[in-house]
Amino acid sequence: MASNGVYIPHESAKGHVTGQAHYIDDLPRLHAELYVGYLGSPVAHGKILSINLDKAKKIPGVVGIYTHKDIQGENLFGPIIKDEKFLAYDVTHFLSEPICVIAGEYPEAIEKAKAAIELEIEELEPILSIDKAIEKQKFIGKKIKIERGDTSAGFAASDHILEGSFITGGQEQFYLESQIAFAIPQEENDLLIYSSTQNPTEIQKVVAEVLGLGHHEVVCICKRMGGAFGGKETQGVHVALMAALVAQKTRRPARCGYDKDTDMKVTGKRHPYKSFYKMGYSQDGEILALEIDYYSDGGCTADLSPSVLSRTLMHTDNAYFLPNIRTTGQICYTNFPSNTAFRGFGGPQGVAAIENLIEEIAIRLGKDSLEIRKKNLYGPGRETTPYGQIVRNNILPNLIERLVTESDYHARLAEIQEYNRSSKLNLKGIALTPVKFGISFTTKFLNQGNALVNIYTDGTVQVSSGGTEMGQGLYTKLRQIVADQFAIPVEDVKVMATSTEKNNNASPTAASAGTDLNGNAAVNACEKIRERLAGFAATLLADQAAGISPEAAEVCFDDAQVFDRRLPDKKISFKELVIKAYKERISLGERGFYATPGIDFNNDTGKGNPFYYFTNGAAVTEVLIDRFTGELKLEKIDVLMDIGNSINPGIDHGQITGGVVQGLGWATNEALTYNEKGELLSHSPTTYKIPGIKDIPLHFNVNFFDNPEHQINVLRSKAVAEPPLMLGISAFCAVKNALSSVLGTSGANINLPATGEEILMALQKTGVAKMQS
Ligand code: MTE
Ligand code: QUE
Ligand code: MOS
Repeated sequence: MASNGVYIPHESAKGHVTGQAHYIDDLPRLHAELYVGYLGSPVAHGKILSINLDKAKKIPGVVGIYTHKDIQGENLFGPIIKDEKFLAYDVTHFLSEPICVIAGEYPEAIEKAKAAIELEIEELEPILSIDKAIEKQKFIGKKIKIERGDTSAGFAASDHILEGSFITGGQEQFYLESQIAFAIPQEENDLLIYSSTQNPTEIQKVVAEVLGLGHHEVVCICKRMGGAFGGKETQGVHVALMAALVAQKTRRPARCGYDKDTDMKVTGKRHPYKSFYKMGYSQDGEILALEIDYYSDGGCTADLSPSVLSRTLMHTDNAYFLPNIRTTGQICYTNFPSNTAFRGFGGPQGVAAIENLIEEIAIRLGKDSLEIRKKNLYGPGRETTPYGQIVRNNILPNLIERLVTESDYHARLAEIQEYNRSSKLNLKGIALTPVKFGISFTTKFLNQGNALVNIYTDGTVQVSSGGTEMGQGLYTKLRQIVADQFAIPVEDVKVMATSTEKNNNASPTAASAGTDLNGNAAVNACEKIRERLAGFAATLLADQAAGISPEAAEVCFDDAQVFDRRLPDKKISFKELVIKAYKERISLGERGFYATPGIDFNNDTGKGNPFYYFTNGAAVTEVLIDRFTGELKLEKIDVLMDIGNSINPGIDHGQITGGVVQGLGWATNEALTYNEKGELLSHSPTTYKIPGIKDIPLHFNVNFFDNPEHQINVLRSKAVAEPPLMLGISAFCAVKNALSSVLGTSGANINLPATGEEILMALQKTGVAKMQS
């Protein structure tokens, strides 16, 4: 029986719950292993005048203190633009930016050394907001643009014009395992690095280049991460560099990891955005022209900000045909840690911008926002995106209809309107929002993957790929895919730790494309082995007496057995075939490769076909608001997703639920607070609230939408990971819907997240909720 399409547990489920699954901090301490810490900038922006290490170096237990002068390679890196220094030496750009790396025999020695280092620094005026960066015109990279049609003509044809600004907040990835790396010196100059990273190749490359080594002298291994959510696409490098520098200097093993509070303070998050919009729409709610200028808070270096921003522009259309549109994007330089990838990768900011505006149209026209959404959807004769890609297999209109019916949307909307007319204490709101998320890296060269498949003489199989496991289930899906290629049980297949030694030049496991790229590469490897085995089986199974010759064999792998369709009774077990093939000196290993076909995008023109396909879905969320405190409660959520043919419905159900909950947190609850020095105040679970079990409604339905027309990709599956996050925006829209019932046409203009505070401030305008004075 095939194992794909079946609800089998995550390959590490037992290890996760029993504690037997290994994470980097679980690796036993090695002989002579060192602790690693660092001294960071005491100010968000400063000029280093002098550093004196003399006293600190004399502290017992301090093995070494290293500055930029000790770096043998180039003190500069960055995934897109090389603008990030490993160790600061002239100017510091964020609070806690590393200046000195400290190696100690025990942690206390590091703490003492930090206090004893004499650092003279002149404080410079920091930029701590998007507004300030715009005022000072401090940007990273060029302004980007995607446009189509004629917005002036669109505005002229519109019955209504709406102008304003909209803010979406940042978000902490909140993985459970903080950034960590363990560097172990090998022979000669070689280094082995265990890293909690979505991107072992990037760790290998950056460590090699900064330490002055060849890429071939560094191996990076990642067995699994305790969560990543985009936060470990590029930002695993800092701890890896610190551990590697110490290992290089001392030739002793060195481990470097952050505690939770430090991790939250010093690593990048989802980009906060401020956008300025002008929209023209008709009396019946059709958007005729839209201009949006986005400003993202990039933090102090580029990191992945250019790719994040371009994904925002490409998702401003979301599910809607916008005939006349001009979007621009600019990355603001600020004195915060560089912001980075977070599930959705700029998509949520674009989708929130348009969904907020759709809700505004509905409020202003006194209509149901679902009607406005349906009026603007992609459809026949309106299927080209602003960047020129045609939306094929457009199932959203049908998917939305099914969700409307199954969630009983119309009846609930009527009930809610009635409730709001009579309730003095609470308000209710409801919204259905869709998502259409483009699958593929918008950077073409990243859309490739390779995998290694080895069969052993007992018929068991090991598979490795460049893809990493962060809890999302990639290893489980690879196991199912490979097991089915040979028609053997999943127990006979193991997915091995990701290592740059086995799989070179891998892309980050990101953009939801982990299974697409690595699963297809694994299939490619298996196909090559199967072809050899089938040829060999044909000769084994041939029966000259019965007139069955090997030439026209139809060899079949089924139920752990192999046979020729012409002689269905003569079967050989897969295990038997493998050992026989080995003895005949037939290779039982193979490397597979995959490159996504048919995609291309021109960053200069803003046109092309960046995506292989789209993953679609929609959610209906109902909220309850306390009119006097602004407190928000999520009442009901119904989710419907098209993820093609699910390889593992259990895992995909978990991905959808988790993605939606993460989106709900971003849209309604998670707020980052800083002081005037640029210090993060919400740096622990007590001050930064991600959704907890009690915040999730009991009524939380997740269903899959059948899409038999989706015939491409591995096992006709679709990427699942990021798209559901954007469905959390339905809660934000539901809040606006609730507020509009008491605030009239212009009062529900809140920013995201719709925290209790944001809601209360809006309600205060009604005079119903007033601060006690
Ligand atoms: N699921 C879990 N449990 N942990 C994670 O860190 N990261 C998300 C998503 N789901 C994440 C997760 C992000 S940001 C991405 S891009 C994808 O998983 C990456 O994996 P995939 O491409 O194999 O789906
Ligand atoms: C979506 C993504 C990523 C992306 C583009 C997307 C992503 C990522 C990069 C990227 C781009 C250029 C580089 C690089 C990475 O682009 O995760 O190393 O040089 O890392 O549309 O998720
Ligand atoms: Mo996910 S943000 O593409 O790592």
